[in-house]
Amino acid sequence: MNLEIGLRKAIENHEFELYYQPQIGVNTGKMTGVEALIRWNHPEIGLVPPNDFIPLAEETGLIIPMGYWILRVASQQAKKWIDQGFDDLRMSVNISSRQFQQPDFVAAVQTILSETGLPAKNLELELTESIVQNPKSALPVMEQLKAMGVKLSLDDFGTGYSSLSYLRSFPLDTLKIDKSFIRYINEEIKDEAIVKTIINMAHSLKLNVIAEGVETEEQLSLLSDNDCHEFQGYLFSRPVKADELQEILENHK
Ligand code: G
Ligand code: G
Ligand code: MN
Ligand code: NA
Repeated sequence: MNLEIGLRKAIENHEFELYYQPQIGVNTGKMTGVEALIRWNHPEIGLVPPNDFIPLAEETGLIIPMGYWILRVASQQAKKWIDQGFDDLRMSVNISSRQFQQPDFVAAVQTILSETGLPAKNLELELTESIVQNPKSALPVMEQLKAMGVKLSLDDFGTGYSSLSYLRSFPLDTLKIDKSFIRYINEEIKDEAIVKTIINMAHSLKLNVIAEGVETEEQLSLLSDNDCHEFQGYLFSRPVKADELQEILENHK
């Protein structure tokens, strides 16, 4: 079974689906946003996890059409929810570095926003440290996106190689603490120290801070003690299909 051939046809064959995972205010319990996470329903293999096909999509360049498909579908979905009255809902979309580096990236985001009617302030792009590793090229793109009103978050924070000085110069809104630090936060004193430090730094830099991979009440309570703003994880909900997220939103009004 050749995954690459399958990947080439997956968009037109409607094999991709976006799932959505809620992001919740640590102290308010309110849903602040959702992260879109792609799933591939392969006709023969079944569900293929993104870690098995995103790297291949990046190598082959298929990530470009796929990435725009993701942005468009997530934006359409967010607009629907906003029209139902969830005005402040933030839609977070993962952007691969190859997509971010496309010369027409900013223009394409602008087009998708105008075509879907999604207000720019409701869209947050999740960038990884690999994207921001090259500040000379990344900074102007980030500034153009910010000028449009789009929000930017730094994903998997702490796992990459970015210098802390980038945090000062980049126009970021949010830091996402990588789930590898959250996992043993209640057992490993070093992990707890790292998480506290990231949260404090986010506060000093006036950045929103989200902890990912929160699975237990104990983890959440430690995050609450340290004034982490938001969390995301199985404790509240796994990534779910749009109709399930719709129910969560309605029960959450
Ligand atoms: O979604 P998990 O649910 O298994 O995702 C695994 C990895 O795949 C994560 O690193 C995540 O950032 C990445 N990923 C998931 N969905 C998307 C997407 O829509 N676009 C990109 N570029 N990466 C994604
Ligand atoms: O984009 P990013 O690399 O942050 O992708 C988030 C990944 O984390 C996705 O694979 C998503 O399915 C996964 N995830 C979300 N919540 C949890 C959780 O509570 N525990 C674990 N182990 N993984 C989670
Ligand atoms: Mn992410
Ligand atoms: Na992450």
